[in-house]
This record gives sequence, C-alpha cells and structure tokens, in this order.
Amino acid sequence: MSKHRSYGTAHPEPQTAIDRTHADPPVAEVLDEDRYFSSHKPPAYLPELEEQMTKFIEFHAGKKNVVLVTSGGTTVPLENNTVRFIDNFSAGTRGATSAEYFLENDYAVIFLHREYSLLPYSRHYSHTTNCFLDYMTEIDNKVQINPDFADEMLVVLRKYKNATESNSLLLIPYTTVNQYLYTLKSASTIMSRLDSGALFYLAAAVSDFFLPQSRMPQHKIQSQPSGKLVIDLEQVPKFLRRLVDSWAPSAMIVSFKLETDNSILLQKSLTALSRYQHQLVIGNLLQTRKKEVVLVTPDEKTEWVRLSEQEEKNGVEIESLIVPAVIERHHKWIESKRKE
Ligand code: 9Z3
Repeated sequence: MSKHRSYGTAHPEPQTAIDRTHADPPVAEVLDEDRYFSSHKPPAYLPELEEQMTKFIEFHAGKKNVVLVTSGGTTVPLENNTVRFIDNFSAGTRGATSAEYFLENDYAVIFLHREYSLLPYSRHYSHTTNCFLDYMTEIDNKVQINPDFADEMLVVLRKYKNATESNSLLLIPYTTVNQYLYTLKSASTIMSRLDSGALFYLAAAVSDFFLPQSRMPQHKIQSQPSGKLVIDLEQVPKFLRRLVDSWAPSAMIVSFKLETDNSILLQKSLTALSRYQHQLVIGNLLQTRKKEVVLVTPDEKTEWVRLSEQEEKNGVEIESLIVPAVIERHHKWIESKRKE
C-alpha cells in the first residue's frame, strides 16, 4: 500500500475554477458523458495518480487479477472556494470491507476511495466508538497493545502486512464527483490492458446531480434578499456506458444499485443492466444493506445473499459472502472470454 499522502482532494482548485468559454451541456443527450469531460477540467494531480496506477498494473499484469473497488460518497461543491457542498451518507464500509476480501482471495486492489473515508484494515480501528488510544496501554513506561485487543489485532496486522508487502493494495483518493469521474476514467483506461482479468466493483455512492463548473460561483454564496437559496443542479452523466463500451470493454463490470424502496429495487437493477450492458448489478436497500443484497444478471436471474441470524450475531460481514460470489462469476467471465 502506498504511504497515505494527501492530494488535497478536499481542497478546491480555484485556478481551474470558472471557465466561461464552455457552454453548459444540454440535458439528456446521447453524448452527455463525453461532453462532460470536454467541459470540465481534470484535477491537477491526476497525472501523478495515473503514473502510480500504470506502475501497479505493470507489476501485476500476467500474475494477478486486479479489481478496482470504488468506495465512499462523492461531494458536489457549490462554490469554487468550497465552503458548502452536497454530500451523502456513505462511509465506505462496503468498499473497504470488500477490498479486504478481494485481497484475501489473491486479487490486487486499486482502492478508489473518498479521502478520509474507511480504508481496508485501518477501518477496524479508525471509525469505531473506541478511541485508538484505547487499544494501547502502558506497561513499564512503554506503550504496549492492550492485551484485550492483541489477538484480534494480530490477525488484522498480518493481513495488512501481507497486502502491503506484496504491493497488492493501491490507495487512490478523490473527494468531489468531478475528481471521481476523471480518476475512474483514467483507472479504467489503464486497467483495460488486463482485458478480462480486470474487474470493476463500483460500490461508491456517486451523486446523481452536480453543479457544472461553468456555473459555479468563485466565492462563498452570500445570504439572499429573497431569504431562499435555489440551486439548479444537473444530472451526472451515465459514465457506466462509457466504461462498458470504450474505457475497458473486455473487463467484467459490477455496479451497485442503491434504493430505499424495496418495491423498485429489482426493476431498477434490471434497467441498469439493460441500459449499460454490463455483467452484474448488486442491488441493496439503504435500510438492510449490511445483511442482504441481491445479485442480478442480464438473464434476469436473481440470487439473494443474506446473513443468517446466527451469522449476524457472530459478526459475519456480508462482504465475506458477496466477494466470493463475484469472484466466481469473474472466473467464469475470464473463461468465456478465452473461448471467444
Ligand atoms: C452501494 O449501493 C453501496 O452498497 C452503499 C454502501 C453505498 C450502499 P456504505 O458505504 O454503503 O457501506 O455505508 N453503492 C452504489 C450506490 C450508487 O450510487 N449506485 C448508482 C445508482 O444507484 C449506480 S453506480 O444509480
């Protein structure tokens, strides 16, 4: 794992702020996603991340399958010098947990995550109700691991060391939806050289709406005489279509579908599959996402993955069931591509 240096994704890039030479993209056109990239600037640090991802892929090509796991929410800034932004609930539990199970199953992982959200391995200690200092104690004037936690920590530490020493985990950060889209595009183009050995596991909670750069105010929005603030957002382009048909056409692509209304989950998952022509949608409800998900394939087969009551009690993580089911399908995908 690369040492976690911050790219300052949470800070704005005011110099790339407003480019009024670009017109607003019209709504709902076929080429929306291409138009998005021609009317929005990439983050300045992107070439550095591209270099890291290229090296990582070169290192693993021909040896390990590589999965790109996306994780966490995306922000939608309302000002270039960003005081306010729209956000969502996701802490990155699904992504960080799944990344660990992929690593255990011998995949190399590019972890495209919202900066400061949960990370594989450190998640066990960073966002718990325990303060990290509770895991330590003082013995003979020295800091030691509290014996109550030592056994459990040893297991996590070994897995972490295994992942880092084999250079199997690359951490790639984003904060805004623009950073997410650009980095996903670069990552997929770089990963496409792995052909069917590349797997995309898109668990990030990506905003559906955003404020285009061309209309973003430079400075903090002031109080309005009307006493109201009206924000006019646009739909985020359906980038999955480009991922499937041009960025990484031989890869296996798994997207997640999040709903809050049980009665539309299956239909929405099927619609996503037919719209984007990818291989697997994992549907989940906000309310029950930690104990059940549904795997939906283009042949309209559905398979529920559920934790039993006993498993829930024992603290089994649902990702320990989801990831092997995805890997099994990925192996079949590789096999089918080999025969083509
Ligand atoms: C998911 O559905 C993830 O499972 C969750 C995980 C975000 C619910 P947590 O971070 O939550 O563990 O708390 N991710 C995909 C959500 C999404 O935005 N999907 C898009 C959509 O539904 C398609 S890419 O339209």
